[in-house]
Amino acid sequence: MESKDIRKLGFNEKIQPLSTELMKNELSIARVIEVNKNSYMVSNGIHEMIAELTGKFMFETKSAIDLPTVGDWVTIQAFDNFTFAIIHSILPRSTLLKRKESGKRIEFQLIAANIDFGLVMQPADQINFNLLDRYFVLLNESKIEPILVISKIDLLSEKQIEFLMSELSRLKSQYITISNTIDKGTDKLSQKLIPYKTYCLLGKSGVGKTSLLNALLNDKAFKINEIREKDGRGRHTTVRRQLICLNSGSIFIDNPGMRELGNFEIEAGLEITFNDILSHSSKCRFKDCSHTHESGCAILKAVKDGEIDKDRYSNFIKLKKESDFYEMSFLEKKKKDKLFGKMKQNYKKIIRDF
Ligand SMILES: Nc1nc2c(ncn2[C@@H]2O[C@H](COP(=O)(O)OP(=O)(O)OP(=O)(O)O)[C@@H](O)[C@H]2O)c(=O)[nH]1
Ligand SMILES: [Mg+2]
Ligand SMILES: [Zn+2]
Repeated sequence: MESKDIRKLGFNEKIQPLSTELMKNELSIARVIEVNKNSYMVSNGIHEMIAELTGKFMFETKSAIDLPTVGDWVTIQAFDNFTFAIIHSILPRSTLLKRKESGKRIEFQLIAANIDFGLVMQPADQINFNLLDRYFVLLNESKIEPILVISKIDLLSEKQIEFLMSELSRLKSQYITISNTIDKGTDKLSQKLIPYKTYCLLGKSGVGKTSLLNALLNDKAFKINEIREKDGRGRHTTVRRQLICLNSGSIFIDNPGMRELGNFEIEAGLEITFNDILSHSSKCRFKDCSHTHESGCAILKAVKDGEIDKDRYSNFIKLKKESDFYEMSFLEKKKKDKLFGKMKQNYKKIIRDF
């Protein structure tokens, strides 16, 4: 296998030196480009192969987290002239994006592995700031750099765009506005993309993830649905995750829209996402200040003084509570379940009082 071909998929020596050890065992490295129900698609940059796990691999798998996901680097043994492969192992992941399954059991669903940037998409006419913060926390927690993409900018009037810009300024993060239908902004995004880095498209169903990918590919390679007649908003289409290389060298993972993000561990992610808020906390009177009711809370003061946006503060508290709650053990949770409800009410009252 030519190492330059696998580099096209984002491989570098940091991931794993292409060792003679592998060659001795007739193994080589490939990247998972698609996950299907009972099999995988892997690529080594030249050949795309249907792949399955070894019996040993399956036997040793304890949870979903041990299974290959899109973006994973795996060692494989190729057969039948590179049409079929057996996956032996997963190489250590640099990043892993996962969400908690809905329902009670603490089981994760893997979204993608070894991603460098997360492109969080939101439609210009229906921006959900709470969801945005969630995505940012999730990505920051996973050490993946978030990029905010506002899609369907064509649905807004000049005036509405102006208003949107002022709303977005409170996010304290960079964003890019695009329209897939009037070919606006996609060039600008294109220029920002770095070759051999892996980008993951994220956002609710119908925001235009696949349309954007098609625009970047300059091709209608992937199917999107016709615009829904009533409201012109379209419907969801993508059914499986896929990894695709652009001509420019950047690597993209398309995702089916997620209905929800679930809960997640967000301690570190919170700190990065809400740094502008948390930077005030060093001045809080109490070290364990919850920033909800304490006297001498510097964050509450900053909200009152208009230094911190009220809605942004709301999101922060909401996600912080979720994170604290998530980190409790199951028994603790049961006990605190009631208390949690009360805390939420308390906090609503505080917001009302402002
Ligand atoms: N007005 C407008 N419509 C768009 C734009 N981009 C995409 N659409 C439409 O929105 C619908 C959904 O687009 P998709 O690209 O399939 O959305 P998606 O995010 O991939 O959806 P899932 O695959 O379900 O997650 C389609 O009908 C598109 O034509 C845009 O910039 N402006
Ligand atoms: Mg799609
Ligand atoms: Zn405080």
